[in-house]
Amino acid sequence: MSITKPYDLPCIENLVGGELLAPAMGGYIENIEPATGQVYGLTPNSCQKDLNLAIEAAEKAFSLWANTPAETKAKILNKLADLIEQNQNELAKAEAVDNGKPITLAKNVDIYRAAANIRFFAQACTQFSSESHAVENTAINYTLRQPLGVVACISPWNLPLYLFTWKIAPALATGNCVIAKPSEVTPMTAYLFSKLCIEAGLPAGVLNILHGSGATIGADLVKHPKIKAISFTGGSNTGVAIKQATADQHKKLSLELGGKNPTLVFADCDFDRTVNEVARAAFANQGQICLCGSRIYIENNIYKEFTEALVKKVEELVIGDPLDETTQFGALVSKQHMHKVLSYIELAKKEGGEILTGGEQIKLEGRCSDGYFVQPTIIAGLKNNCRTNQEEIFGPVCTIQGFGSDEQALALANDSKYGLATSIWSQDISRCHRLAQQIETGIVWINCWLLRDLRTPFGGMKASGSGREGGLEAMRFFTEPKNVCVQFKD
Ligand code: TXE
Repeated sequence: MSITKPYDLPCIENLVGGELLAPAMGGYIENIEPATGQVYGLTPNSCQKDLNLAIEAAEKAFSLWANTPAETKAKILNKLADLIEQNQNELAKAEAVDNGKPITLAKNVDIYRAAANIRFFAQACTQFSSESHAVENTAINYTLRQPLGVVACISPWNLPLYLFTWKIAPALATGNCVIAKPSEVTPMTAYLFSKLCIEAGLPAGVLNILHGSGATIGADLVKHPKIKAISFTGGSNTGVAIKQATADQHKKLSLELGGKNPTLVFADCDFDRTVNEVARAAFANQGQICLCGSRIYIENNIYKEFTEALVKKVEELVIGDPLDETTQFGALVSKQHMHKVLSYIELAKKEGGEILTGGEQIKLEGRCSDGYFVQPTIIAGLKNNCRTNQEEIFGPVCTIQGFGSDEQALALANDSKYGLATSIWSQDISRCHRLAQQIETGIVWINCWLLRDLRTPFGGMKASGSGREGGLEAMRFFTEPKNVCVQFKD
């Protein structure tokens, strides 16, 4: 719901044409701290007028930026990464307040990786090259890879600055100008980032950041005829809506959508390490990472022992105020999301699930007494085809099931409309490689989870999306390949 600025709260601003601006029509959305449930600021609810100004600024800047030497682009992007690092404490605190995630996670993962994304693509733009194909004694083809023009980057609330920069950095490194829209649920670090872009000397109009709701400015942005490509991370339904809204416009689309990721635990795994990592994979960021392993399959002969150890590990998680450095498990991102997660726990019970640990909302004392906290929850006794096991919950809820053979484990893992990531835990490396070939997900981790190398293709199959981000995949997505064929003179 859009409101006009009614009372004195700090206001976030858009970045348009190198300036921080209030929204043209004065509409705002309340920004809520999930750990306290309190409104602590206002976010612009941008409109078509803001979009037109941003598009105009981006188009004006395009020729200059596209023709800026790679070394100069890299220098500006590296300066931006330096500034993120210099301001890491302020950024981490802002992320923890805005999102509800533990501040140590925000610092060591979100903010650290935001700087790493920018630095990686700063280097990539000086290393990027294109193909050439020679036809013996006859001709040579060479492929130009040219920037697309003005592109859109739309990001979600779960890893706010991390995923925002993951898209913006390759778009800028390849010479495009960008209109970026962070999630309206977690806009704060994108706003602080706007200020750092100005300080880093990014030319006016090269990056424009518009805040506001998905249904209004998000929908207008993707449909705008000047937008040549859209890089989106968010819900699968939104991905479908974007595909449908742009079907007749021939835009390039990169869609990173939901997941319902399997974790396969074999009897020969490194037991203690696997317990720790499987717990982390299920509950990091309160289970709000598209890569979280929420369907855990355990080989029958260690099922009991592993389950007991996993429950014990999860019950040891320190739940508390995200701003406390000792907190390991914070608040869910919003009241609405908390109710969605709680409704899935109720559904799991109706479907015959047994709650092994968790299952309830948590009421903390003091500052966080009205926050959106839910216990990390493990559920057993459900069939694979029930809704709890098939639908993305995107919260601190995982299910466990047993399996008797590699074939059964594989069948259970692949029995999902999603196909983002799998983790396999076994010391039989032949089995791991064999399963990795047969599993229908875009990412497979063997004896690890969320071990990232920014050069690798990142993305999913089936309802988890289309296209890949990361390394060369992203550099190619944000460029148009044009083949030039030259025939030799006889
Ligand atoms: O995502 P949305 P939400 C999943 C998760 C979660 C569900 C909904 O299951 O419960 O999605 O979350 C913008 N045109 N994931 O509601 O709505 C929106 O403003 C253009 C998985 O937050 O998809 C935001 O910037 N843009 C996930 C971004 O899209 C639109 C991460 C994502 O919002 C738009 C987050 C439209 N029509 C949620 N509608 C992952 N894969 O990591 C919304 N937006």
